[in-house]
Amino acid sequence: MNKYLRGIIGMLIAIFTFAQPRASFCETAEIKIVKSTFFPAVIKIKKGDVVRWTNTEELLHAVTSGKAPIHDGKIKEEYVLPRFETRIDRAGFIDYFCVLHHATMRGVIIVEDAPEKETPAH
Ligand SMILES: [Cu+2]
Repeated sequence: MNKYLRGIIGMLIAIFTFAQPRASFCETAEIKIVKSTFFPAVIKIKKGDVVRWTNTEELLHAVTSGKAPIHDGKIKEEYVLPRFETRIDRAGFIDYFCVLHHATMRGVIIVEDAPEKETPAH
């Protein structure tokens, strides 16, 4: 009986472990700030994914969207202390930059439309 129960529990654990990646609703794209540079500077994600910036240095950085130094409001200004993450719910290109070092710290997020959404025929 005990052996039987353990078998079932083992199977359930296996199912949950296996099902986990499929169950995840969105993915998280990682951008690291290393030597005052976004790495990778250009990322491609899908609509609904989360983008997470991680600051690996002691210098303060703040992320916002737009063509530096002009904000466009797609991503509101946030300090990366030491992380900042946000869900991207619009397809297209999002330029972003560090508010404090906008002359040099810039990146681009390419957001593809979600696959479950049918694109109309042209
Ligand atoms: Cu910065």
